[in-house]
Amino acid sequence: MPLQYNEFYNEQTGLTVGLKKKLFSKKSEYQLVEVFETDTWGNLMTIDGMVMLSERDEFVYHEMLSHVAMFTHPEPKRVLIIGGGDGGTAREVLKHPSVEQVDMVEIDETVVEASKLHFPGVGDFDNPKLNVKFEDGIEFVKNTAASYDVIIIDGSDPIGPAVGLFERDFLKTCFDALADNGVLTSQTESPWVESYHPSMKKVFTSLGDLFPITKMYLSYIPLYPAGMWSMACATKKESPLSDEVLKRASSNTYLLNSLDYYNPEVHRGAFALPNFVKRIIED
Ligand code: SPD
Repeated sequence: MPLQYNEFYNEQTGLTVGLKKKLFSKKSEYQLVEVFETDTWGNLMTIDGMVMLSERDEFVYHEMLSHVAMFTHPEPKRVLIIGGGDGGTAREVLKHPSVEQVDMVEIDETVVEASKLHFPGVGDFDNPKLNVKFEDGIEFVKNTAASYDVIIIDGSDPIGPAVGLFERDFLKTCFDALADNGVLTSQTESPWVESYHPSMKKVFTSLGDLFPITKMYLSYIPLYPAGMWSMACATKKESPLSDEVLKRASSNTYLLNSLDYYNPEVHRGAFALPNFVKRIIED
């Protein structure tokens, strides 16, 4: 019998990945964090049996969650990442020369431990601009006096410790912690998985009430349920689709050449939504 990882997102339907061996397994105070060596995708991290990242496709998620926000803001200096313990989002944010400080608030130190051990290409943990805090991101944002240019919510699925990241109260505290022209992005699950629709709807309704501009965008991540993944971009001032933003997204060729998924055309096209996706978040 071959060794396999299965993530079922509807009864017997799901994702299968061939495994070579288990590299890491730790039940933390919050969740079960595991890392496997796969036959196709490099190392794979799961939390409570759900894929978080693989070495081979993580660039899609991390580039799209980061650069859409980072190019939408005119000059992001202070960035807050909620979750993101594998370090991939921070790695992308830190590619922007305007960045002075990145606070990454991860509830579970085990995620960072597993990433440092088994995903050496993902985290940029020694970067002096990166400030890692092990605490509850929801409490952190509620109590912070800081004002951020960009907040990126890189949490897990809305099950377990990440449930609160999809709630209006938390999103309101994020709004309050953003500067006047602040930008927020968040991962918002797969449009193909119906059990996630209520959480998606809740996030987009809340952001739509709080921010002048809120849009959904999509990217394609093979190891996430059904491959199509949604993200939210909410801004206090500038639309992520303004001419200024798209010009800015084209301006740093050095940065763009280091990326494998994001480019200005992908930025613009990612906001084009199929009708069935629009309906999930429409009133
Ligand atoms: N089911 C996949 C949900 C992914 C959420 N975050 C992944 C963390 C990668 N930094």
